[in-house]
Amino acid sequence: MSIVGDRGAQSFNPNPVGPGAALTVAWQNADGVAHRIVANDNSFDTGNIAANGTSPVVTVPAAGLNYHCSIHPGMVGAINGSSGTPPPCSGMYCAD
Ligand SMILES: [Cu+2]
Repeated sequence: MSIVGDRGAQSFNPNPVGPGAALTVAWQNADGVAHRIVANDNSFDTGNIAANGTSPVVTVPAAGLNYHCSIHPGMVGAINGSSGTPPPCSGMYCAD
């Protein structure tokens, strides 16, 4: 999946993904600043993804999950039809 910027749920493309089977996913950072993708249930943490970098591959269960950027909590996404509450937004990007 691509990271396209600090634009809430529009930060990620495609978003949402699924529903479907279990997936392996990596994020390619097409933005100019670092991002760090963390599952809302903390089942994975990609570590910082530098500008133009690619995350490690993570496995997403068929039941799905939600995720966010731990650097910019307003950046939220969903995979495989999971529903849930994103973490509260804090920091300079919340107005986006
Ligand atoms: Cu970010």
